[in-house]
Amino acid sequence: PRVVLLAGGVGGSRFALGLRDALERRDAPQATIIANTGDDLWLSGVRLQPDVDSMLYALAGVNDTVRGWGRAGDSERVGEELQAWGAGWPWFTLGDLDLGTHLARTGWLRDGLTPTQVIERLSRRWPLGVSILPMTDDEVDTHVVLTDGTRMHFQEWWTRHRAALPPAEFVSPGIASATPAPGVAEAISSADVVMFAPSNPVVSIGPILAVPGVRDALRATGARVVGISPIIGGRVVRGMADVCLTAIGVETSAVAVARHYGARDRGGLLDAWLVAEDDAAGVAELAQSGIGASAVPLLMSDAAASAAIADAALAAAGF
Ligand code: GDP
Ligand code: FO1
Ligand code: CA
Repeated sequence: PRVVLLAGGVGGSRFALGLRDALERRDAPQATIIANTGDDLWLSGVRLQPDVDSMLYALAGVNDTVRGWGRAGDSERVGEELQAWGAGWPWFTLGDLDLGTHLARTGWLRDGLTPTQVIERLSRRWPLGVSILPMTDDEVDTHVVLTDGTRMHFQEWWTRHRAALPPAEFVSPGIASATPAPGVAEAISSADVVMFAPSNPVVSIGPILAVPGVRDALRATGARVVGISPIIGGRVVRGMADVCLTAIGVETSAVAVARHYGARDRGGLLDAWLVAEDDAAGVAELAQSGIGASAVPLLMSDAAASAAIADAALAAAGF
C-alpha cells in the first residue's frame, strides 16, 4: 500500500523506522513522510529544521538515540566558539556534524532551492527507503503566547524553559497564506493509508493540519486515515505534550486526543485510532464517537515494537 505518515520529531521518527520495516516485509513498499516544519528556526544565520532532521538522521541510522535529537557522537567545538562570541542561544546546543547539515541547507536555500528541494538533496546521502516532504515550503515557525502575554519562539519555550511557563496559545504566523509543499496534497489524495504518528498533537501534528489544504485533502482522500495515540495510560511517554494539550483545552488521554482529531464521518479526520492496552476501556467510548479504535501495545521500545505498531495500523486500514 501507498502510505503517507504525518509526523513530528522523536515520536514520529521512531514510528517511521517501524513503518519502514513493516512495509519492507510487504510488496511494493512506498511511504511518504510529511514532516512538521513548525519547529524550524533561524539561529546564528543558519536554518534549522529539527523535526525534519530528527526524521532524516533516524532513517539514516545516524541519530543520537539517547538525547533524541542531533547526530550520534557529535562534538561541540563550533558551538562553544559561538558561545564565546555570545552568538546564538546559550541554552541551545549546535553540534558540529549537525551544523554541517544546517550550513548545507542554508547554502542551498540561498542558492534559491526550496525547502522541499533541499530535503530531497539531503535525503540522497543515505538510502532512507522512504521520502520526506516538508508540510510546506513557507516559513511558519511556531510561537508561544504565554498567559501574561509574552511571546517567544516555540524552541525558546521548549528548550530554555522546558515548557514550564504557562502557554495561552500556540500561533503559526503566516500559516493562513501558506500552501502545502509540492506533492503533499497529491500524496494524501493518492494514498491507500494515511497515518498520524504518535507525535505531539498540538505542536507536531497541529501545524501540519493547519496548512491550508491539508485538512481538505485528508477529508477527501479515499485512503483510510489511522492515528496512533501518543498518550499511554493518561501520560505522555516522553516530553511535555501534556502542557501543550492542556493549553488547547484537550485532556491528556488517548480518548481526548482522538476526539480532538475527530471522526471522519462526523466532520473530523480519523477512521481508526490505536490506543495502548492500558487504554482499552476507551475503545467502546470512541466507537460512540464514530472512531473505530483498537488496543495494542504502543510502547516503541525498539524497532521491532515500532514495526508491530505499524503492522497494527496497516491492519486497522484493511491491509
Ligand atoms: P518531537 O517533535 O521530538 O516532540 O516528537 P513528536 O511530536 O514526533 O513525538 C512526541 C510524542 O511522542 C510525545 O507526545 C510522546 O508522548 C510520544 N511518544 C514518545 N515515545 C512514544 C512511544 O513509545 N509510544 C507512543 N505511543 N508515543 C510515544
Ligand atoms: N533540544 C533541547 O532540549 N536542547 C537543545 O539544546 C537542543 C538542540 C537542538 C539542535 C538541533 C535540533 O535539530 C534539535 C535540538 N533540540 C534540542 C531538540 C528540539 O529543539 C526539540 O526537542 C524539538 O524541536 C521538539 O520537537
Ligand atoms: Ca517537534
